[in-house]
Amino acid sequence: MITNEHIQLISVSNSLMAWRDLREYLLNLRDSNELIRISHPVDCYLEAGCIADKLVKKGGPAIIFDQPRLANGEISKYPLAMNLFGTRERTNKALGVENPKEIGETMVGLMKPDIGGILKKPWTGLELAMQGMSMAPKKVRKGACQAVVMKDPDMTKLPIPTTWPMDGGPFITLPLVVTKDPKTGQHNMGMYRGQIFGKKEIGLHWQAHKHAADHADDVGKENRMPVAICLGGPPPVMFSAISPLPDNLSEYEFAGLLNKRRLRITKCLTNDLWVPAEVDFVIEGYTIPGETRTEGPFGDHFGYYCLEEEYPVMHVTAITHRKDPTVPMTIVGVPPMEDGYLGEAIGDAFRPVLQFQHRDVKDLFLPLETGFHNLAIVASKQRYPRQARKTALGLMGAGQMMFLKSIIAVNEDHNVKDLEALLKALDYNVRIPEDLIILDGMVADSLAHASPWQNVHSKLIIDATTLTDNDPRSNEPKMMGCPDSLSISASGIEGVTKAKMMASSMLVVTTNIDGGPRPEESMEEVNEETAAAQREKIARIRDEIWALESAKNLRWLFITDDDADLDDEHWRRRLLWQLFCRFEVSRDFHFDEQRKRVAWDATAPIPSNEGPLPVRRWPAVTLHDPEVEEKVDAWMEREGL
Ligand SMILES: Cc1cc2nc3c(=O)[nH]c(=O)nc-3n(C[C@H](O)[C@H](O)[C@H](O)COP(=O)(O)O)c2cc1C
Ligand SMILES: [Mn+2]
Repeated sequence: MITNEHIQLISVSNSLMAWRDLREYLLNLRDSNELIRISHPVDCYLEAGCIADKLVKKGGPAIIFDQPRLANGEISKYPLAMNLFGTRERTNKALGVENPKEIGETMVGLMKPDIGGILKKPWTGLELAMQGMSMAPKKVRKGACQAVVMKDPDMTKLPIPTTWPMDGGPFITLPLVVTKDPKTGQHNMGMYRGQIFGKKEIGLHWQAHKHAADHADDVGKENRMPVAICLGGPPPVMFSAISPLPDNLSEYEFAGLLNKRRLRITKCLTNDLWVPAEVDFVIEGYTIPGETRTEGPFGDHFGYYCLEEEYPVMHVTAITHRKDPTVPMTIVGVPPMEDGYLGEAIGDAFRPVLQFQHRDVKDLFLPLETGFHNLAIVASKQRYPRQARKTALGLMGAGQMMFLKSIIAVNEDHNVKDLEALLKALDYNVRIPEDLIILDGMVADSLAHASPWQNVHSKLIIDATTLTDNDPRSNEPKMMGCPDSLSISASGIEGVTKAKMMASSMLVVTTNIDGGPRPEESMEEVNEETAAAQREKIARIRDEIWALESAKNLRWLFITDDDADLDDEHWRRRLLWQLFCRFEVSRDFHFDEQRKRVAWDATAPIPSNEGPLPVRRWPAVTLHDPEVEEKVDAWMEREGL
C-alpha cells in the first residue's frame, strides 16, 4: 500500500533529481502535468511570446510549440519550448532543490571546510570532497549535441521568437554564450542575448561589465575570437550561465556542483572551445575584434525597450544539434515575468555566499518589480553607529550588486519581503536629508535607461534603521506625520490627477505631462521646450504641495505619471516599478530649501540637454500587439487555459 509518506518521499526524490539533459526535465514536467504541447502552427513572430507571457502571469504550465512558424511562413523542424521556469516550484525543480538557499549553503561549505570537524568525523569531509569532485568538468570525445551537423548553417531555420512589436528582430533569449580567457584558457558561459541579423550573423549583447566583454578586450586586434552559443541542456547548466559567479569560479564547475554530476564537455568542430556536451544546440563561430553592429531595440527586463547600441557580431561557422533537440526561449518585459523567478532563485541561492563575505548582512531582498538592479532591501546588523551604512557600501561593490541604483538599509529583525514594514521604516526612521546618502557618478547597468549617461549614474542609500543608543543623533526628537486630509488638499492642486497617502509622511501624486513620453512609443529627439515645461510643472506641483499647511510634516513626495492607477488592486507593486525604473537620483530628487523633505520625480522625462543633467532618449514600454493579444486571449479562453 502506498501511504502519504511514500508519496512525499517519491516527490522529494523527484524534485531533487540531477538532470541528464533538457529532455529528461521536459518528460518530468509532462508526467507531473506541468507541460502542454501545442500541435497547430504558432508564429515565432509575437504570438509564441505573447502566449508564454500570459501563461506566466497565470502561474500556468510550461509549453512546447511543436509547429513554430518561421518568418518566411515555413514550419521549423525544431520544437520551441517556453515558460520552463515560470513558477517558483518549477524553478526549484529545475535546480533540483527544495529551496535555492541549499545551493549557497553548499558553496559556503566548500569555501570553509571545517578542518577540526573533518578530523573528528571524516565522513562529513568525504561528502564535501565528493561535491568538490563533481565540480571538475569531464572531457568527452563526442557530445550528444553534435549528433547532427547542419549542412548549410542557417540561424533563420531555428524557431527564435520576436517577443515585442518594436524589437529589432528575433532574439535568442536563453543563450549560453561560451568564450575563453585568451591568456588562461579558462572558459566562461554567460547568458547574453543574441540578435539574429541573418543566416550566419548574430549580435552579441555582452555588456561592458561581463566576463565575455573582458575576454574580448584581451583578444588582440589581429586575432579572431572564438565564440559558441549553446541552447538548451540540463536546466542547471542554464542557471549556471546567469549566476553571478566570482571571477575565479567557472560556470562549468558550478554547473557540476548544481547538477550533482560532473559536467561533460566536448570540443567544438570549427573552433577550439569546449562546450557542454548535453545541450540541444551548439552554434559555433567567431567575432572579429573591433567589428560592431547596431543591436536592438529589444523589450527588456526593466519593462522598456533597450536603447540601440553598438555590439559585436558573431559569424557562424557551424550549427550542430542533438537527435531530438528542443529550443528553449523566454520573454522578458514589464515585471513580473519568467525571469523574475530566475532572479529570485539567484537571490536565494547566493544570499548565503554574500553573508559569508559580508557578515553584517542579515537578510537581503531584490524585489522583482524593480527589475532587481534598481532596489535592494538589506537587513543589517547595527551594533555600533552607522554599521548598516557600512554594510550597504560594501554591497554596492560586491560583484553584480555593482549595478544597484538604490539600497534601503533596515534593522536586522526587519522582514525584508514585507512592503508594509518597509513603508513603516521609511516613515518612522528616515530623517531627511541626514539618512539619504547619494553617491554621484557610479557604475550603472547598461539597461538603466534613466541614467544620464550610458553605464554611469548616481546611487542612493536610504538608512532606514533605528539609531543605536550611542549614535550622536540618538537624542533627536521623534518625527511627526501628516493628517490624511493632505491627500484631499493635494488632489485639488492644478495638474494633479490623483493623490494618495502611502504612510503618514509619504504622499504620492500622479500627473499628466504635456508632450511627455507615452508608453506606446519611444521618444528619440530632445525637445527643450516641452522638457522645460515638464520641469516647471513638476516644480510647481511640488512647491504648492509643500506649501500646504497639512504638508508641514511631509517628508516624501512621489510624483509620477497617471498611467499608474492608484485605485488598482495591485497599485503598490506597480508603483514600485514606476518609481524605481523612471528616476535618476541626482536629477530627479529635489530637496526643499531647508533640505528637510524630498520630492521624488518619477514622471517619464522628456529628452533634454538643458536641464541640470541630461535625459537621453526615452524608450517605449513593452506592450503586446493588440491584435495578437486579442487572438491569444480568445484562443486561451477556448482551450480553458
Ligand atoms: C533571460 C536573461 C537574459 C540576459 N541577457 C543579458 C544580456 O543580453 N547581456 C548581458 O550582459 N547580461 C544579460 N543577462 C545577465 C547575465 O546573464 C548575468 O549577468 C551573468 O551572470 C553574466 O555572466 P558573466 O559574469 O560570466 O559575464 C541576462 C540574464 C537573463 C536571466
Ligand atoms: Mn562568468
